[in-house]
Amino acid sequence: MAQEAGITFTASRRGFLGGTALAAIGATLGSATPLSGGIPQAHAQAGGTAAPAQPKGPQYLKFPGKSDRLVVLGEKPLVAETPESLLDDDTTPIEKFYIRNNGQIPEETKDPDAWKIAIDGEVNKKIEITLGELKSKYKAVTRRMVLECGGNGRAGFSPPARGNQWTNGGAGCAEWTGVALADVLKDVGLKPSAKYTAHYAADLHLSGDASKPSLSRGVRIEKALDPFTMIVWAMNGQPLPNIHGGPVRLIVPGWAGSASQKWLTRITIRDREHDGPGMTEFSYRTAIKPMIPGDKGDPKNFRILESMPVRSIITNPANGAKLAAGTKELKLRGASWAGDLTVKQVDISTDFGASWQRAKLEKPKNKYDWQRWTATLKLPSDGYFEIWTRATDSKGAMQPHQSGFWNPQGYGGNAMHRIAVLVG
Ligand SMILES: Nc1nc2c(c(=O)[nH]1)N[C@H]1C(S)=C(S)[C@@H](COP(=O)(O)O)O[C@H]1N2
Ligand SMILES: [Mo]
Repeated sequence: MAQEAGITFTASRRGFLGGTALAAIGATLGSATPLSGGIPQAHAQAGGTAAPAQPKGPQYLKFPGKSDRLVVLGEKPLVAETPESLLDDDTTPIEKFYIRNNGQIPEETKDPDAWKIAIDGEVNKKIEITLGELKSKYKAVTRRMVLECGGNGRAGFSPPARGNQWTNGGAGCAEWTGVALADVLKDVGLKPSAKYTAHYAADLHLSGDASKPSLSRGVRIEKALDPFTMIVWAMNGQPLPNIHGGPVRLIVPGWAGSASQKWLTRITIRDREHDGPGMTEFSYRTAIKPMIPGDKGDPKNFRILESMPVRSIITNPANGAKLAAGTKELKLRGASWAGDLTVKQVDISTDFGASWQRAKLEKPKNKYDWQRWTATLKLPSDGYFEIWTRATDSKGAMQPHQSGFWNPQGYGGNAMHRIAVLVG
């Protein structure tokens, strides 16, 4: 646990808000809350229908090597997110790092260095290289970079969008060790026709059908040649765990996490945009011409989501924290990041956005690292407070109060994060 903020927490980490109320407060603005005039469901459904089932509390993950405080969003495939308060470390420990699978989790390989990766397509020299050769042939680098699911923030959409209901916890920032994909691509030689990558992996489709990849995404060749796009085999100095794509995966920082293929077996260079599972229709795409929320949408009006939007989170205290009566000062910690960009500013509000105070923002260790921030708040009295955070990226885009630009699968949701604390 990171260092306490110099205040006394008198309650358990779940704080004063019990299961249902805590779930209802939502992690981003825009979700229904007890305070925003949301109509309680029982009232909304009056008129003879049976009372709706109480929303059940979060289901916690049980997985070897993983914190039991990760929240399961789906079991088949296995998807689990990290509550914001667990992202309080400068480098996200493996045990706290979110999990996102689309298919079946492959069995762990017994001989990592014998793992083979093929590079083919629009290249001068097709190769098949083992992980062992990759390690010895190229210069290894270590970089701390955010990996973020393309659907992070989806739970903030109204009406709800299809897919895993991530709050802000489909993200983490780890030290990745590997080689620049660009170094390997330079070696095999790209043909002038090289436009796009296509990534393939060893995980079986959920149905078990071996002829269908569970996910196969790709990126424009410019992003593949970004020196920070890497083929990695270690995470926080450990051999890459199987659940995170070990023995070897891609990290395409700043872009939707789905491009960062786990259990990497092949990269095919294509002369056009890739069309594998996860590339077409509404997958990892946002609307070009804004659409009516809840509508079906026309695939022709969609374009691929590349860089992720700006986001900030409060990592300490946790939502629902109880502070001792008379607490006059609260030290906050958080993180912020902005896809391909950097974060220029983080602001905090304790009065529902009426006024804002600037947080102290740290510099990233390297490009694509997150930026940690701190702030000291004055609390005018005891009582219930909400703390809101909003970040602004280096191009001036700021997190909105509410996620807009609705799209069927809910990408680009980056509403401000908020927590509630009770003083006394
Ligand atoms: N082979 C393979 N790679 C994959 C996926 C997958 O299902 N299969 N999921 C992708 C998605 S959607 C995300 S967000 C990240 C999640 O990586 P993690 O589970 O290590 O956090 O992996 C990506 N790479
Ligand atoms: Mo994802």
